Amino acid sequence: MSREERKLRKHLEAHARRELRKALSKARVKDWKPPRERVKLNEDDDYLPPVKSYRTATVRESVVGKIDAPVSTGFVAETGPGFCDVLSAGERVRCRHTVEVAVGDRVLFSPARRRVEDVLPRRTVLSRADPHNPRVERVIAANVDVVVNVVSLKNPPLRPGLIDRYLIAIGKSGAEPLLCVNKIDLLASPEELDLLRPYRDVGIQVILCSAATGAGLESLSAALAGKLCVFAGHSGVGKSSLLNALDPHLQITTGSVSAANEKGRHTTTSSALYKLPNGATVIDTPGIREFGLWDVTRDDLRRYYHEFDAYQCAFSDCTHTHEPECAVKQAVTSGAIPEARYESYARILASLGVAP
Ligand SMILES: Nc1nc2c(ncn2[C@@H]2O[C@H](COP(=O)(O)OP(=O)(O)O)[C@@H](O)[C@H]2O)c(=O)[nH]1
Ligand SMILES: [Mg+2]
Ligand SMILES: [Zn+2]
Repeated sequence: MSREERKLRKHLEAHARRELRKALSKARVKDWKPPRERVKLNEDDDYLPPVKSYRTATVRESVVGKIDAPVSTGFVAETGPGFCDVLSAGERVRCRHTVEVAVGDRVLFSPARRRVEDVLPRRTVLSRADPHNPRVERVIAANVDVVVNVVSLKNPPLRPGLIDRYLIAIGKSGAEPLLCVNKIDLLASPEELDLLRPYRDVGIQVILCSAATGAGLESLSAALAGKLCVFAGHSGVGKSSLLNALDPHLQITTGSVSAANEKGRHTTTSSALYKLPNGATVIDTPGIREFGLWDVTRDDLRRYYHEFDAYQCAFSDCTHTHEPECAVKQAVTSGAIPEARYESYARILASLGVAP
């Protein structure tokens, strides 16, 4: 390459870099949304806040402007298509909502209009991407302490990739993860539990149980006691059955898993909250089949794979895919990192698109 050619090439590269930087900063500005200003209330940890007149709260100006009827604070106990039930001062009020609400939300609502006006700041948020429109956030539950990912080993079979997606979403939510393995009565051999070892190894509490036989329910109950929890997971794994087993008075409708596809039908169609005798409050959610991650970037992703933390790669921003001297890939080869976890990482990374 002649000197001239080298000069021209350098010039073109610099130009391309400038253009890329410009495009990136434009994209960032376009995607950036100002944080929503929220209502500030004196937070108490009571899940059922007392009725407060809006005057006692510092309410967002724009909200006050819109509300001409008195508002109270309440707690969302159930959501379904087009409605939500708000608990306030011992009453349950069915409301419409123009803002998106989730079970566990503390809200400002107008009892007279039966309408939710605003959502109070959330302590934790478990979200996923809308299955029909991945650009839309769907909040599964708000303010929960523990997210229980209920799975079954058989009927429907265990899907480790789905567990990994849940764990990432839980990691993002700010709540504690708990892996509840139901239907252990269907287990043919203890080796089937080997698939769960990677989760124990990274310190996630794994509880084995059976809603059918009652095995493990004491441990599950102890892990939930006194907390606000959500049961989330694939359809048909037995979320509703477990709640019924923890409190036989509940009698939540459960469904049978169709033998033809083992996919599980959606028996629970709305999210609802139940108080258990041990003081736990549990949100039962409709089952899902696919779980799209919400707002997880390629850079974020490796943070949710704690088994990678112990390894130092040659590049500090190593994606553990194509880079040379990748300590994580070496650890996978040597068996120190479970292959299944690495594969799910690589699959999810690929699904998140190309790095800018
Ligand atoms: N063998 C067995 N079946 C269970 C168990 N728990 C639930 N089931 C069955 O699994 C099916 C789906 O249960 P359901 O609670 O509706 O699942 P959900 O969609 O996760 O709420 C029902 O037919 C239950 O009877 C269990 O521990 N063992
Ligand atoms: Mg159910
Ligand atoms: Zn690496």
